[in-house]
Amino acid sequence: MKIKVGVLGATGMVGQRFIQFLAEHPMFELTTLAASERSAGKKYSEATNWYLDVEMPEKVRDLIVTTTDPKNKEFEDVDIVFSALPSDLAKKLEPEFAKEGKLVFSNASAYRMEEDVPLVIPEVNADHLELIEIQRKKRGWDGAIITNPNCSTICAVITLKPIMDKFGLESVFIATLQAVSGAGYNGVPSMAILDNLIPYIKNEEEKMQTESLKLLGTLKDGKVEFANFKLSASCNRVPVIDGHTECIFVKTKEEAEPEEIKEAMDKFDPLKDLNLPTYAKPIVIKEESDRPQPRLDRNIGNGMSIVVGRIRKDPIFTVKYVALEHNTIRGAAGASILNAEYFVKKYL
Ligand code: 2RA
Repeated sequence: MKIKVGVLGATGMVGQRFIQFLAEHPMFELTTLAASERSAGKKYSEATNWYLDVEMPEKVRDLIVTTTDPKNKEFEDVDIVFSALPSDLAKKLEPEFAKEGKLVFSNASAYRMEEDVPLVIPEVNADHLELIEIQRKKRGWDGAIITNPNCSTICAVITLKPIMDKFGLESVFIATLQAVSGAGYNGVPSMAILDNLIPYIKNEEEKMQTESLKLLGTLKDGKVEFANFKLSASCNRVPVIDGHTECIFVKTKEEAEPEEIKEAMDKFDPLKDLNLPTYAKPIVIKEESDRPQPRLDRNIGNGMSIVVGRIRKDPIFTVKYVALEHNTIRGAAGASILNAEYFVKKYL
């Protein structure tokens, strides 16, 4: 039997991506869509300004949107909620759902860095899910909050994991070129930065610098020991609709040639035998010298693969390369859904 699921923040851009992936899902039945008071009581098709490049699934068009109150009857049979809430609302509402026994798979940043909250990319640190037991005991919840990282963090960390495992990491520098869809609705329709670039994204560099070290850290005695290497990020908004590109410079502990790094990345496929519906090969390498590119490559693996190219020697670091991620799929809704699929397969 399928597990009944709901989406919080269903009308926003990440909420729409959740719906795209959950409307026809082999493990989950999407029954409940929740959003603000303004949308509540309306049919989903009337409540939302559908921005995606795919059609709104037939199944959700006539679903009546409810409010984000876990006591609403629409949440009665729901076991899992996916949260696409903005951080301030997530801070307040996600615990209310966890208290009501729901598993909250959250894309919001509100709880990512809390000691007892798993911040997970299943290919990288699935064992951190064990923190849930500590969380439940400490907070007295029947449910739990499980988070996925910020979009730009996911892109980098997936590529760093196989390098770290084989050669160790000493220092990493990342310059990002981030799509406007990462900024939410306001960025996309106006494309206000066309013919321009904004060399600043609020809190983005801090998120990359802290989340990456938690994700690549080790779970010991119920605590995550953060990874011990230096990471510096410089984040920029560019006039691309979907697809974050990152120029990544890595100094490894042991010597490594670009060919060896490429081989380690290409072989990295840790969950391939689990048959998770949203899983795709985590890293796809493109050999052409002008790839990856957002329009050509962001949908590889249904938007779930990180596409890497231009792996080459660097005169200061060991290697440098370019990585691309579909930011609202692999970097947001897809990441959260993959966490839930993994959790259900392993623990339920
Ligand atoms: C951005 N980090 O691209 C955001 C989205 N989570 O601005």
